[in-house]
Amino acid sequence: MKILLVQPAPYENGRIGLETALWMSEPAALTALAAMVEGEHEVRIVDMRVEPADVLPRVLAEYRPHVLGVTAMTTDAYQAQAVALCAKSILGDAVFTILGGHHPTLMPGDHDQPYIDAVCIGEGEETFQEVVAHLAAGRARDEMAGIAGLRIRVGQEVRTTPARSQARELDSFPAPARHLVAHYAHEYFFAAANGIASIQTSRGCAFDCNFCAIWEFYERKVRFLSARAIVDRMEAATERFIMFLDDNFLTHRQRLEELVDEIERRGVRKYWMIQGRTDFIVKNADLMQRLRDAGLMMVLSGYESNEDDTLAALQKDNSKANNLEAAHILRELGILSMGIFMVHPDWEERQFDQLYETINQMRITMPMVVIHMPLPGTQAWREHGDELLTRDARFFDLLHAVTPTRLTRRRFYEKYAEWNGATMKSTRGSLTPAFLLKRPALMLRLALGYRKLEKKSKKLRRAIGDPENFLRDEYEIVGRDLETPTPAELVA
Ligand code: B12
Ligand code: SF4
Repeated sequence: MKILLVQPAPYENGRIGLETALWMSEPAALTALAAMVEGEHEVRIVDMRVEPADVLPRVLAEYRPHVLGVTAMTTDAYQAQAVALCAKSILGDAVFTILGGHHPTLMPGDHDQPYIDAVCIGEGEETFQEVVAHLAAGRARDEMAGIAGLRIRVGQEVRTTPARSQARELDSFPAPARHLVAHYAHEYFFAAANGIASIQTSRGCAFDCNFCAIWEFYERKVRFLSARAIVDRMEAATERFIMFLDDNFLTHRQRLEELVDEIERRGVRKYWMIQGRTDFIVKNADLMQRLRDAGLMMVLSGYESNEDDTLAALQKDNSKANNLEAAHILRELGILSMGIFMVHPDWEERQFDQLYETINQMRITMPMVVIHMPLPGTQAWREHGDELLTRDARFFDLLHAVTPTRLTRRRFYEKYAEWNGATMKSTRGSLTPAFLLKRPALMLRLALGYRKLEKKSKKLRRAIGDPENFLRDEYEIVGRDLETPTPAELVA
């Protein structure tokens, strides 16, 4: 069987978003799925974020896949559907279309379309393998009820099969088929680190922040890849930079000690980046030093807020003091920091200014400010879903206010759009000569990618620094100013 796996582009071709300026990683979901079926079937991966739009119909017409798999997070949902529609338009029922990923899992009903044959709910490896085996055996499409983890279309009806358990040890999955995206390798980057490999070393998170669906997506379980398997994958990657995709890499002290031991024992010399919590950094400063010596170059943390009350309301189970201290520890160790903070739709002007001031005090290398929103599948979504001004998936990019703002929408976006300029002091305060000299070889390597980053960042800054862009999105996407009630809302 011929299988085509597609990573859709962000919702508008050429739109400036995170992935075009700050971080674009390889489609790790697709390489993980490909590894499960590659031995017996022919698999190709197309990454539409880096391909011209006409590649998709061309590949579909030439390759004529029997199975089309598309991955999607919420912001990609419509583009993922468009990919499936394109395949059905060209190949008709000769192709079986299946969607998977965070949005299809959390909102499976959003994809009940005649051109989508199935939705994979949750972890995809085994489900996808079984679907492909079923089709390869020539069995009927409407007899997939025995395959767990699916939402399938049977005639006019949609059925959900029993849930797929997420119990399988991560080491028992084959290593992702990264060679299928090797021709795109130079396209994947994080900031000035060009040519990054992405490796997932754990799934799940033990915390339960109410704005995040990770702990629910992974059924409140956390599973880890062994140190040996992680280092096997680090060694196999030809890239010098590695991004570990785990939502919370810093969870388990013993696992990290084992990892450092393994990296040292095998003499692997790579620079790697992680996402991790500030409380762990503060409690384990000694271990952070060992991680740095083993190649850790950047930690991305959800700092979220400059106030303890807000952290508590978000169920973050962390404190402002930890955030301040962690930023300090990382700076002292010569580890770059990226911090995500949220502004809230109900904020007054002074709260924006206070946040920007705190970020500058923290001296984080790359601060990033997003807008708090109830993302699909989160506790916040369940509790505040009725406050949503729109359910248009394209707005769930953390860059738009999907709930009412206290300030006028114009003033809200004006204050929000200030963040990048207002927090420059933080970056400058972090990248001091003393800091840069702590790791001269790394900084020299990053300097090589700096020119490209500057170019990309300029474009991003132009887009996110102009409040008109946010307001225009609201008009263009939903056809009206979100603040003005529709006639139906007025009647209600
Ligand atoms: C890397 C990453 C990115 C990359 C791009 C990801 C990519 N596809 O290449 C970048 C940096 C660009 C990015 C951007 C954003 N991201 Co992001 N990102 C991630 C991260 C950290 C890893 C993704 C990954 O590769 N995972 C590894 C693979 C193996 O796991 P997986 O994708 O879940 O795939 C498995 C299953 O879902 C399933 N599956 C997936 N696809 C398919 C397809 C088929 C056919 C089948 C059968 C199964 C299947 O099988 C796979 C194997 O088990 C995730 C967190 C996470 N845990 O995944 C967040 C995450 C996906 N991002 C998230 C968000 C919110 C964003 C942003 C909106 C916001 C932001 N400021 O970061 C932007 C939006 C960008 C845009 N397009 O507008 C949320 C999405 C929530 C949601 N409701 O969709 C996540 C879950 C983080 C979180 N804490 O909630 N992101
Ligand atoms: S925000 Fe981070 S710490 Fe909180 S649940 Fe999500 S992944 Fe875990």
